[in-house]
Amino acid sequence: MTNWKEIDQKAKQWVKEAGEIIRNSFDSSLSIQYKSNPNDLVTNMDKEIEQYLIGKIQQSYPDHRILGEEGYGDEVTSLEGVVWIIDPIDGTMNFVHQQRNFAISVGIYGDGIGYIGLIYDVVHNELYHAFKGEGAFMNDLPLPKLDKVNIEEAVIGISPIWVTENKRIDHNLISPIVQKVRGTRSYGSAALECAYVASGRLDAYLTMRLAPWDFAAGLVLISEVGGTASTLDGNKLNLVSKNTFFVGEKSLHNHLLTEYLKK
Ligand code: 2AM
Ligand code: CA
Ligand code: CA
Ligand code: CA
Repeated sequence: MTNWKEIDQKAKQWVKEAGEIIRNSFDSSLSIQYKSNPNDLVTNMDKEIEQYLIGKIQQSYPDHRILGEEGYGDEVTSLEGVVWIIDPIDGTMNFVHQQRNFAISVGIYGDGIGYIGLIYDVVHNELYHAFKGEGAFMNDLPLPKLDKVNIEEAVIGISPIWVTENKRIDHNLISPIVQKVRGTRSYGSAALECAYVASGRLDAYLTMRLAPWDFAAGLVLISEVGGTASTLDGNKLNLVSKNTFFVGEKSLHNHLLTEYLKK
């Protein structure tokens, strides 16, 4: 039988150690490369942290599979068994330009069910953590279930790009939402934006394209505080492919979906 409590303890420790490696790296110079385009960055630290975590996992749990953004894990096309879904640095552009607003994200799934979510804001030393059925926490502070929020009082995470003409969505669907809510924020780290929804710093977050490693940990957190997550058209998220992504407090999520996005 899978010992989820043991996995949880180890995962927490390894994520904190990885955070320490990142903090200690701030004085040394970064090597920055482009991936698909000049705005799509990857650094030596993204690679080093992914390799560090994978090394630890493989040593303790050789039969677990690992899906990681930088490709040092396994080719994962289904979620049988235990699968670790890892983003070593979520918010690489922020890491490079700001040395803040980035996180390590680790989601751990068993036969497709999310058991553990860890999102570590390294610079602020804030570890968001959820364990299936036991709630979500920021460091040792339990996160309360999300309270109902009206659109007029909502602060949502969204990138300005989706409110201008773009190739993924009709911006005329999005701009009425931006006009109606109390405020919008764009942090540039999907994992942190999920953690902020789980902790009530944001009421919803939506975006047009995320990979599983961006949201795998976030989903466990959101589920433990009673929030809702789906694609932008209200369907179930797929954890082995790219998705549109929409997460929020339950009633706000439902309101935005029925009154704005599915019109
Ligand atoms: P990253 O920093 O790990 O690449 C930025 O708005 C958010 O989108 C970050 O979470 C970023 O993750 C993610 N992101 C950047 N490029 C992406 C892509 N091509 N596909 C999916 N997510 C991406
Ligand atoms: Ca990336
Ligand atoms: Ca990411
Ligand atoms: Ca990343």
